[in-house]
Amino acid sequence: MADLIFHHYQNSPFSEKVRLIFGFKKLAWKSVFIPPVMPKPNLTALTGGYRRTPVLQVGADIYCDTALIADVLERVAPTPSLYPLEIEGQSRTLAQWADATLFWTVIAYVFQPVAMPYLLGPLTPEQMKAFGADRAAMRGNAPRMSVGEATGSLREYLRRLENMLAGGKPFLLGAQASIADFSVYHCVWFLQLAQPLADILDMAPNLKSWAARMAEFGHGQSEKLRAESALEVAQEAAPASFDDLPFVDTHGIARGETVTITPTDYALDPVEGRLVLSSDTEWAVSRTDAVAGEVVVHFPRLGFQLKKI
Ligand SMILES: N[C@@H](CCC(=O)N[C@@H](CS)C(=O)NCC(=O)O)C(=O)O
Repeated sequence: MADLIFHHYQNSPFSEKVRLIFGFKKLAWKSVFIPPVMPKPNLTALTGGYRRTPVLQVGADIYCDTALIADVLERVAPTPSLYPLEIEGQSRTLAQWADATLFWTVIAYVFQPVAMPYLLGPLTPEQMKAFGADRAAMRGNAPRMSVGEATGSLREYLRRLENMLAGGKPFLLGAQASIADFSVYHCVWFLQLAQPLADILDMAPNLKSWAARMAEFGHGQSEKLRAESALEVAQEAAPASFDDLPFVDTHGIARGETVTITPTDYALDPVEGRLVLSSDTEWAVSRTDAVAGEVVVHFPRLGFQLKKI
Protein backbone atom coordinates (compact mmCIF):
# COMPACT_ATOMS: atom_id res chain seq x y z
CA MET A 1 0.00 0.00 0.00
CA ALA A 2 1.08 3.57 -0.66
CA ASP A 3 2.40 5.58 2.30
CA LEU A 4 0.02 7.27 4.71
CA ILE A 5 0.89 10.95 4.33
CA PHE A 6 -0.58 13.09 7.08
CA HIS A 7 -0.93 16.87 6.67
CA HIS A 8 -1.19 18.51 10.09
CA TYR A 9 0.32 20.95 12.59
CA GLN A 10 1.50 20.42 16.12
CA ASN A 11 -1.11 22.23 18.23
CA SER A 12 -4.15 21.01 16.30
CA PRO A 13 -6.57 18.97 18.41
CA PHE A 14 -8.10 17.09 15.47
CA SER A 15 -4.57 16.22 14.31
CA GLU A 16 -3.81 14.86 17.78
CA LYS A 17 -6.90 12.64 17.49
CA VAL A 18 -5.46 11.01 14.36
CA ARG A 19 -1.84 10.93 15.60
CA LEU A 20 -3.06 8.93 18.59
CA ILE A 21 -5.02 6.58 16.30
CA PHE A 22 -1.75 5.97 14.42
CA GLY A 23 -0.27 4.98 17.80
CA PHE A 24 -3.28 2.82 18.74
CA LYS A 25 -2.99 0.92 15.46
CA LYS A 26 0.85 0.96 15.50
CA LEU A 27 0.99 2.51 12.04
CA ALA A 28 3.93 4.13 10.26
CA TRP A 29 3.20 7.46 8.56
CA LYS A 30 4.76 10.42 6.80
CA SER A 31 4.37 13.80 8.48
CA VAL A 32 3.83 16.97 6.44
CA PHE A 33 3.49 20.19 8.45
CA ILE A 34 0.95 22.68 7.11
CA PRO A 35 0.39 26.31 8.15
CA PRO A 36 -2.29 26.82 10.82
CA VAL A 37 -3.77 29.79 8.91
CA MET A 38 -4.53 30.58 5.28
CA PRO A 39 -3.02 30.64 2.71
CA LYS A 40 -2.11 26.94 2.46
CA PRO A 41 -1.26 26.60 -1.26
CA ASN A 42 0.37 23.17 -1.02
CA LEU A 43 -2.59 21.75 0.87
CA THR A 44 -5.36 23.29 -1.25
CA ALA A 45 -3.60 22.07 -4.42
CA LEU A 46 -4.41 18.59 -3.10
CA THR A 47 -7.86 19.27 -1.65
CA GLY A 48 -9.25 21.72 -4.21
CA GLY A 49 -10.04 24.35 -1.55
CA TYR A 50 -10.78 22.45 1.68
CA ARG A 51 -8.58 24.20 4.28
CA ARG A 52 -9.30 22.44 7.55
CA THR A 53 -6.72 20.43 9.47
CA PRO A 54 -5.84 17.56 9.22
CA VAL A 55 -5.93 15.83 5.82
CA LEU A 56 -4.75 12.31 4.95
CA GLN A 57 -3.16 11.54 1.59
CA VAL A 58 -2.72 8.04 0.16
CA GLY A 59 -1.07 8.45 -3.25
CA ALA A 60 -3.49 10.60 -5.27
CA ASP A 61 -6.44 9.97 -2.90
CA ILE A 62 -7.04 12.79 -0.44
CA TYR A 63 -9.22 12.20 2.65
CA CYS A 64 -10.83 15.18 4.41
CA ASP A 65 -12.25 15.18 7.96
CA THR A 66 -11.09 12.99 10.84
CA ALA A 67 -14.32 10.97 10.91
CA LEU A 68 -13.47 9.68 7.43
CA ILE A 69 -9.74 9.47 8.14
CA ALA A 70 -10.54 7.18 11.10
CA ASP A 71 -12.60 4.94 8.78
CA VAL A 72 -9.72 4.79 6.29
CA LEU A 73 -7.23 3.82 9.02
CA GLU A 74 -9.66 1.15 10.18
CA ARG A 75 -9.67 -0.31 6.63
CA VAL A 76 -5.86 -0.17 6.51
CA ALA A 77 -5.40 -1.75 9.96
CA PRO A 78 -8.61 -3.42 11.21
CA THR A 79 -7.16 -4.45 14.57
CA PRO A 80 -7.36 -3.15 17.18
CA SER A 81 -10.73 -1.81 16.04
CA LEU A 82 -11.96 1.73 16.60
CA TYR A 83 -15.50 0.40 16.33
CA PRO A 84 -15.95 -2.74 18.49
CA LEU A 85 -19.07 -4.41 17.12
CA GLU A 86 -21.30 -4.18 20.19
CA ILE A 87 -20.63 -0.45 20.70
CA GLU A 88 -20.20 0.76 17.13
CA GLY A 89 -23.34 2.90 17.04
CA GLN A 90 -22.75 4.35 20.51
CA SER A 91 -19.10 5.08 19.86
CA ARG A 92 -19.71 6.84 16.54
CA THR A 93 -22.51 8.93 18.06
CA LEU A 94 -20.48 9.90 21.14
CA ALA A 95 -17.55 10.77 18.87
CA GLN A 96 -19.80 13.01 16.76
CA TRP A 97 -20.92 14.86 19.91
CA ALA A 98 -17.33 15.29 21.10
CA ASP A 99 -16.03 16.50 17.71
CA ALA A 100 -18.71 19.19 17.56
CA THR A 101 -20.27 20.16 20.91
CA LEU A 102 -17.44 19.30 23.29
CA PHE A 103 -14.77 20.64 20.91
CA TRP A 104 -16.41 24.07 20.45
CA THR A 105 -17.09 24.36 24.18
CA VAL A 106 -13.41 23.68 24.90
CA ILE A 107 -12.37 26.21 22.22
CA ALA A 108 -14.58 28.91 23.76
CA TYR A 109 -13.13 28.11 27.21
CA VAL A 110 -9.41 27.90 26.34
CA PHE A 111 -9.11 30.91 24.04
CA GLN A 112 -8.82 33.33 26.97
CA PRO A 113 -5.82 35.73 26.89
CA VAL A 114 -4.02 33.96 29.75
CA ALA A 115 -3.83 30.67 27.82
CA MET A 116 -3.25 31.95 24.25
CA PRO A 117 0.58 31.72 24.35
CA TYR A 118 0.31 28.08 25.45
CA LEU A 119 -1.92 27.27 22.46
CA LEU A 120 -0.40 29.44 19.77
CA GLY A 121 3.21 29.86 20.89
CA PRO A 122 4.93 33.22 21.28
CA LEU A 123 3.10 35.26 18.61
CA THR A 124 3.72 38.95 17.93
CA PRO A 125 0.62 41.20 18.28
CA GLU A 126 0.41 41.29 14.43
CA GLN A 127 0.49 37.50 14.19
CA MET A 128 -2.15 37.26 16.92
CA LYS A 129 -4.34 39.68 14.98
CA ALA A 130 -3.85 37.67 11.78
CA PHE A 131 -4.81 34.46 13.60
CA GLY A 132 -7.97 36.08 14.98
CA ALA A 133 -8.93 37.42 11.54
CA ASP A 134 -8.32 34.01 9.92
CA ARG A 135 -10.53 32.19 12.42
CA ALA A 136 -13.25 34.89 12.30
CA ALA A 137 -13.42 34.54 8.50
CA MET A 138 -13.38 30.74 8.78
CA ARG A 139 -16.24 30.66 11.28
CA GLY A 140 -18.44 33.16 9.44
CA ASN A 141 -21.82 33.33 11.15
CA ALA A 142 -21.36 30.19 13.28
CA PRO A 143 -22.68 30.93 16.81
CA ARG A 144 -20.19 32.16 19.46
CA MET A 145 -20.20 31.08 23.13
CA SER A 146 -19.17 33.42 25.97
CA VAL A 147 -16.46 32.29 28.45
CA GLY A 148 -19.10 32.08 31.20
CA GLU A 149 -21.37 29.90 29.10
CA ALA A 150 -18.43 27.71 28.04
CA THR A 151 -17.19 27.30 31.63
CA GLY A 152 -20.59 26.19 32.91
CA SER A 153 -21.18 23.82 29.99
CA LEU A 154 -17.68 22.37 30.23
CA ARG A 155 -18.10 21.61 33.93
CA GLU A 156 -21.30 19.71 33.18
CA TYR A 157 -19.66 17.80 30.31
CA LEU A 158 -16.70 16.88 32.54
CA ARG A 159 -19.12 15.59 35.19
CA ARG A 160 -20.83 13.40 32.58
CA LEU A 161 -17.54 12.03 31.23
CA GLU A 162 -16.32 11.36 34.78
CA ASN A 163 -19.55 9.45 35.40
CA MET A 164 -18.95 7.32 32.31
CA LEU A 165 -15.64 6.16 33.80
CA ALA A 166 -17.08 5.39 37.24
CA GLY A 167 -16.40 1.97 38.76
CA GLY A 168 -12.93 1.74 37.24
CA LYS A 169 -13.96 1.40 33.59
CA PRO A 170 -10.79 1.75 31.51
CA PHE A 171 -12.47 3.45 28.53
CA LEU A 172 -15.56 5.60 28.06
CA LEU A 173 -17.76 2.81 26.72
CA GLY A 174 -16.29 -0.09 28.69
CA ALA A 175 -13.36 -2.44 28.44
CA GLN A 176 -12.29 -1.55 24.91
CA ALA A 177 -11.10 1.75 23.47
CA SER A 178 -13.26 3.09 20.63
CA ILE A 179 -13.49 6.11 18.35
CA ALA A 180 -15.37 7.87 21.17
CA ASP A 181 -12.24 7.84 23.34
CA PHE A 182 -10.14 9.43 20.59
CA SER A 183 -12.70 12.17 19.90
CA VAL A 184 -13.05 13.07 23.58
CA TYR A 185 -9.29 12.76 24.06
CA HIS A 186 -8.29 15.48 21.60
CA CYS A 187 -10.54 17.95 23.44
CA VAL A 188 -9.04 17.03 26.83
CA TRP A 189 -5.52 17.21 25.31
CA PHE A 190 -6.19 20.79 24.14
CA LEU A 191 -7.53 21.68 27.59
CA GLN A 192 -4.32 20.35 29.14
CA LEU A 193 -2.26 22.37 26.67
CA ALA A 194 -3.99 25.52 27.97
CA GLN A 195 -2.01 25.14 31.21
CA PRO A 196 -3.26 28.17 33.21
CA LEU A 197 -6.87 27.01 32.69
CA ALA A 198 -6.36 23.25 32.87
CA ASP A 199 -7.15 22.92 36.59
CA ILE A 200 -10.84 22.69 35.61
CA LEU A 201 -9.94 19.02 34.99
CA ASP A 202 -9.28 18.49 38.72
CA MET A 203 -13.02 17.94 39.16
CA ALA A 204 -12.69 14.79 37.00
CA PRO A 205 -9.86 12.63 38.43
CA ASN A 206 -10.92 9.47 36.58
CA LEU A 207 -10.92 11.42 33.32
CA LYS A 208 -7.39 12.66 34.05
CA SER A 209 -6.13 9.09 34.61
CA TRP A 210 -7.96 7.98 31.47
CA ALA A 211 -6.24 10.79 29.49
CA ALA A 212 -2.84 9.65 30.78
CA ARG A 213 -3.71 6.09 29.73
CA MET A 214 -4.81 7.25 26.27
CA ALA A 215 -1.57 9.23 25.82
CA GLU A 216 0.35 5.99 26.26
CA PHE A 217 -0.84 4.80 22.83
CA GLY A 218 1.72 7.26 21.42
CA HIS A 219 1.82 8.45 17.83
CA GLY A 220 3.09 5.41 15.91
CA GLN A 221 6.18 5.79 13.78
CA SER A 222 6.51 8.96 11.76
CA GLU A 223 9.01 10.42 9.35
CA LYS A 224 9.04 14.03 8.11
CA LEU A 225 8.15 14.73 4.48
CA ARG A 226 8.32 18.06 2.61
CA ALA A 227 5.04 19.42 1.25
CA GLU A 228 6.58 19.56 -2.25
CA SER A 229 7.42 15.85 -2.04
CA ALA A 230 3.82 15.05 -1.05
CA LEU A 231 2.66 16.92 -4.18
CA GLU A 232 5.08 14.86 -6.28
CA VAL A 233 3.64 11.66 -4.78
CA ALA A 234 0.15 12.79 -5.86
CA GLN A 235 1.35 13.69 -9.37
CA GLU A 236 3.01 10.32 -9.86
CA ALA A 237 0.20 8.16 -8.42
CA ALA A 238 -3.08 7.19 -10.06
CA PRO A 239 -6.15 7.66 -7.85
CA ALA A 240 -8.15 4.57 -6.88
CA SER A 241 -11.07 3.62 -9.13
CA PHE A 242 -14.57 3.25 -7.69
CA ASP A 243 -16.42 2.23 -10.86
CA ASP A 244 -17.13 -1.26 -9.47
CA LEU A 245 -18.68 -0.01 -6.22
CA PRO A 246 -22.45 0.44 -5.87
CA PHE A 247 -23.43 4.11 -6.32
CA VAL A 248 -25.85 5.24 -3.60
CA ASP A 249 -27.84 8.19 -4.99
CA THR A 250 -29.91 10.16 -2.47
CA HIS A 251 -29.73 13.53 -4.30
CA GLY A 252 -30.77 12.79 -7.89
CA ILE A 253 -27.15 13.20 -8.95
CA ALA A 254 -25.57 10.55 -11.20
CA ARG A 255 -22.03 9.19 -11.21
CA GLY A 256 -19.75 11.50 -13.18
CA GLU A 257 -21.79 14.72 -12.78
CA THR A 258 -20.01 17.91 -11.76
CA VAL A 259 -20.72 18.79 -8.14
CA THR A 260 -19.47 20.75 -5.17
CA ILE A 261 -18.95 19.31 -1.68
CA THR A 262 -18.91 21.82 1.20
CA PRO A 263 -18.81 21.52 5.02
CA THR A 264 -22.14 22.41 6.64
CA ASP A 265 -20.74 24.08 9.78
CA TYR A 266 -17.66 26.31 9.21
CA ALA A 267 -14.83 26.86 6.71
CA LEU A 268 -17.45 26.71 3.96
CA ASP A 269 -15.06 26.32 1.03
CA PRO A 270 -16.64 24.25 -1.76
CA VAL A 271 -14.58 21.60 -3.53
CA GLU A 272 -15.60 21.09 -7.15
CA GLY A 273 -15.14 17.97 -9.24
CA ARG A 274 -16.77 14.98 -10.93
CA LEU A 275 -18.63 12.74 -8.50
CA VAL A 276 -16.88 9.36 -8.72
CA LEU A 277 -17.92 7.74 -5.43
CA SER A 278 -21.17 7.89 -3.48
CA SER A 279 -21.56 5.25 -0.78
CA ASP A 280 -23.75 5.17 2.33
CA THR A 281 -21.06 7.06 4.25
CA GLU A 282 -18.69 8.73 1.80
CA TRP A 283 -18.49 10.89 -1.34
CA ALA A 284 -15.50 11.54 -3.56
CA VAL A 285 -14.82 13.87 -6.46
CA SER A 286 -12.18 13.66 -9.14
CA ARG A 287 -10.40 16.87 -10.09
CA THR A 288 -7.30 17.87 -11.98
CA ASP A 289 -4.95 20.33 -10.36
CA ALA A 290 -2.21 22.29 -12.14
CA VAL A 291 0.33 21.20 -9.51
CA ALA A 292 -1.01 17.96 -7.98
CA GLY A 293 -2.34 16.43 -11.23
CA GLU A 294 -5.42 14.16 -11.17
CA VAL A 295 -6.56 13.57 -7.59
CA VAL A 296 -9.68 12.16 -5.93
CA VAL A 297 -10.86 14.10 -2.86
CA HIS A 298 -12.96 12.15 -0.33
CA PHE A 299 -15.44 13.43 2.29
CA PRO A 300 -17.75 11.79 4.82
CA ARG A 301 -21.46 12.34 4.11
CA LEU A 302 -22.17 13.51 7.65
CA GLY A 303 -21.31 17.19 8.05
CA PHE A 304 -21.01 17.89 4.32
CA GLN A 305 -23.37 19.11 1.61
CA LEU A 306 -23.44 17.81 -1.97
CA LYS A 307 -24.71 20.07 -4.78
CA LYS A 308 -24.96 19.63 -8.53
CA ILE A 309 -23.43 22.50 -10.48
N1 LIG B 1 -14.69 18.03 11.45
C1 LIG B 1 -13.32 18.33 11.14
C2 LIG B 1 -12.83 19.47 12.03
C3 LIG B 1 -11.41 19.89 11.73
C4 LIG B 1 -11.05 21.23 12.38
O1 LIG B 1 -11.90 22.06 12.71
N2 LIG B 1 -9.76 21.43 12.53
C5 LIG B 1 -9.25 22.70 13.01
C6 LIG B 1 -7.84 22.53 13.59
S1 LIG B 1 -7.79 21.37 14.90
C7 LIG B 1 -9.09 23.63 11.81
O2 LIG B 1 -9.27 23.21 10.70
N3 LIG B 1 -8.72 24.88 12.06
C8 LIG B 1 -8.47 25.79 10.97
C9 LIG B 1 -7.25 25.44 10.18
O3 LIG B 1 -6.42 24.64 10.62
O4 LIG B 1 -7.09 26.01 9.10
C10 LIG B 1 -12.49 17.07 11.31
O5 LIG B 1 -12.93 16.15 12.03
O6 LIG B 1 -11.44 16.94 10.67
